[in-house]
Amino acid sequence: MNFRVLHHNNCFDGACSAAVFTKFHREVIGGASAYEYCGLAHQPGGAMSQDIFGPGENAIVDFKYSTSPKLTWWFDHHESAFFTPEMRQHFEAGQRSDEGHPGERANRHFFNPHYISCTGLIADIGRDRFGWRPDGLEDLLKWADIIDGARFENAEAAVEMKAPAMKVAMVIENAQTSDFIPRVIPLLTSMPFAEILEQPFVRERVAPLWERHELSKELIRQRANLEDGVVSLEILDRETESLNKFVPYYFYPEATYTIAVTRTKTRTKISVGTSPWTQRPVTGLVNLSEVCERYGGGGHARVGAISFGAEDTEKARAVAAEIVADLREGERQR
Ligand SMILES: [Mn+2]
Repeated sequence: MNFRVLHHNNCFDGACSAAVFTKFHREVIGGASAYEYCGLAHQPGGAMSQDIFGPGENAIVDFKYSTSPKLTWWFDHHESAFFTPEMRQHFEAGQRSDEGHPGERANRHFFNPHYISCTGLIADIGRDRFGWRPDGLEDLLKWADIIDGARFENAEAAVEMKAPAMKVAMVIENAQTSDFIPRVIPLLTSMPFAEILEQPFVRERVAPLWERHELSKELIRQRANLEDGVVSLEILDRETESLNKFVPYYFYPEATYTIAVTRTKTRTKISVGTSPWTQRPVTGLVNLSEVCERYGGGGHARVGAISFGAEDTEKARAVAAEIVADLREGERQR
């Protein structure tokens, strides 16, 4: 029977997790006739449907927990792994030992939010709990941590993408057909990143994405302006799906914050972020989640966003101008 591996879709760590889990399962557990891959995307609010599971064994990697009895293996490292407190209790009950015997689920379901990447978590559990030797995966594990943890040495590494792993991540993040990532996953544990990029079905996707990246970089260069440690940037005359959040620091490495106003067909969005390379101690940084919450948005301490209707561009501009003024004022008073 096929073994289904469900992974975080369009995510480098999700694909690497599926690859490393497969290698571990094949070498240590065995018994599957073949492995099939299926990407999972975040749905607003609701829990996952039961339809995602196959008739045989199922693993979820780098994605949320499910209480379904069809789930055999689970690995995740996201703080937000549980939709509800009841789901966390279900997981914890499975971890408790049963009359002195470790529960079945305790050896199949693993959660550790201290891991930078889920790929690293799977490799460590495989080694420490099952005696597996994840040989030859050093480069894969290194890049899963760098990319999922945004631990780039500097903005050049993040923006120029000279390392082959960065271009592999780019094609995975931008894959739009469901057959592409399942073809890449088996390659991740069987050949170096540079060789993956040479595969014709991968190579043909790099050039157009690279061109788009260059155009977006140039647009940010034209629009961004730095004043008092804050880069502000507005792209409202065209639709922008996503901006590379590292590019502003590529042009302005000394900036502490970036605030961008962009729009898509369905909404106008303010994105606020802190430079990952700031030398400033955490205590000297503004909590951007709090800033965004004041205007009906949210996020984390270092990055946040506020959404408006597609027509509310003027309102978004006014709010962005207020936030920019506050952040600049704060920077001047330092
Ligand atoms: Mn991850």
